[in-house]
Amino acid sequence: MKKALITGVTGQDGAYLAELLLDKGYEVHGLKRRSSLFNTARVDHLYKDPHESDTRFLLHHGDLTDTSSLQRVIQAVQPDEIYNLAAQSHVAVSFEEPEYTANADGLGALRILEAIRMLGLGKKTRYYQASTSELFGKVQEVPQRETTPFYPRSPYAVAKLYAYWITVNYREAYGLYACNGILFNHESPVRGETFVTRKITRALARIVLGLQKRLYLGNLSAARDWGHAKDYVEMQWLMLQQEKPEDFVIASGTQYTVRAFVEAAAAEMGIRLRWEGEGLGEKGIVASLDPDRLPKDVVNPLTVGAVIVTVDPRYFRPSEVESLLGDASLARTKLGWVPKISFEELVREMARTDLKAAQCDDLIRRHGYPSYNYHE
Ligand code: NDP
Ligand code: GDR
Repeated sequence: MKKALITGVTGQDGAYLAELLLDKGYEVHGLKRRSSLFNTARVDHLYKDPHESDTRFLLHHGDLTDTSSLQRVIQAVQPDEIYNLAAQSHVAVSFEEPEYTANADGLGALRILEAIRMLGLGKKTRYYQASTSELFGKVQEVPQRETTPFYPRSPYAVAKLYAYWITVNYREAYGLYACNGILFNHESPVRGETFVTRKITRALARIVLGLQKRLYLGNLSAARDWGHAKDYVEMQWLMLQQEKPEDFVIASGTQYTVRAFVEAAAAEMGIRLRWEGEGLGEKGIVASLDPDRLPKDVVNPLTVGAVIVTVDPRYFRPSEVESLLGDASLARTKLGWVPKISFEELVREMARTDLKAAQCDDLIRRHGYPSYNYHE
């Protein structure tokens, strides 16, 4: 039985990848960090109490900033494959915590590669590095492919640039099977709530149900190449199954603006939008609801003509990545990889899941339980 170690197993990709590898018969070990609240919601469905049954899914405490914990876990597990997905992955937050981001996202990769080497696992353990389209940053070529020059635009991207090159260097210097997946944005219903797509679907669902009044966004013109996380983790696995390690761009090859994402998600929820301006100083975005498109049990308190989306400069970034569009031809030809889930299907799945979650919150509220609060 093959053993895999996933860092960042409690994140969006970690959860989808753990599910995929368990389906393929792997024993899956996940690194999770200590937190004062439960942080395993995305993988709880995979967890079995080891007291009650045999399990192929095991979690270990560790942190990318703590060398000894990484060495301990890697030595104990002796994995065939390591997927380094853990990161402070929020670009905007990286401007506020640049040093921590460099430590976790940049040096974290080095710590794992060094552990593989020092523990004598160089011939056994294959390494996947979660690289990113943010490396292209200020775009030098459209679409972006493996040979497009990098120009990172945030502390996050600069840290990931180090991780990218140290992965290449350990491959060349020590002959490790180590490779980079340069992944463009990928989303899902379990995407973190502060990334723009999930922020939009969650907020619009709550607005439809009257749980929230307005959605505040930053740069509506930013354009991204959005895919579904479920498709992209399959690629992460495929990259470690080749004869030789190689770096690949993974993208859908389609591009939409943030504003287009708002429109698509709104349409999915039966909201008609009328845009009243562009960018800063705009009046806002006025919405009305199409009653025929709403689920039957939704009681909609939204007033026709209410402003529901506003641009708030606090969400602008000190230096922005305006436009990304990937060319995944190499992955298509060499690995036979093609994404199966379209942009429309992605938006539909996210919108429907968040609408269900909002309906659940609404039901609780209507029965007199506003929220559970220790201080009440
Ligand atoms: P998430 O933010 O959803 O997950 C990140 C994971 O890393 C979480 O499990 C988090 O733990 C963990 N983590 C954060 N800091 C540390 C640390 N210091 N030590 C150990 N674990 C840590 O990210 P995604 O799943 O979306 O992305 C996975 C990887 O792919 C990341 O490296 C990201 O930068 C990269 N990437 C993502 C893309 C995307 O569009 N999703 C595109 C390209 C690259 P906790 O749950 O406790 O917060
Ligand atoms: P990104 O994703 O920075 O591309 O990084 P995010 O969803 O945060 O932003 C995408 C674009 O939307 C604009 N934007 C907003 N973003 C957020 N988060 N919140 C807002 O209110 C908002 N309004 C507009 C942003 O300015 C940006 O242009 C993601 C992460 O998953 C990284 O870890 C990963 O490496 C890259 O994708 C590829």
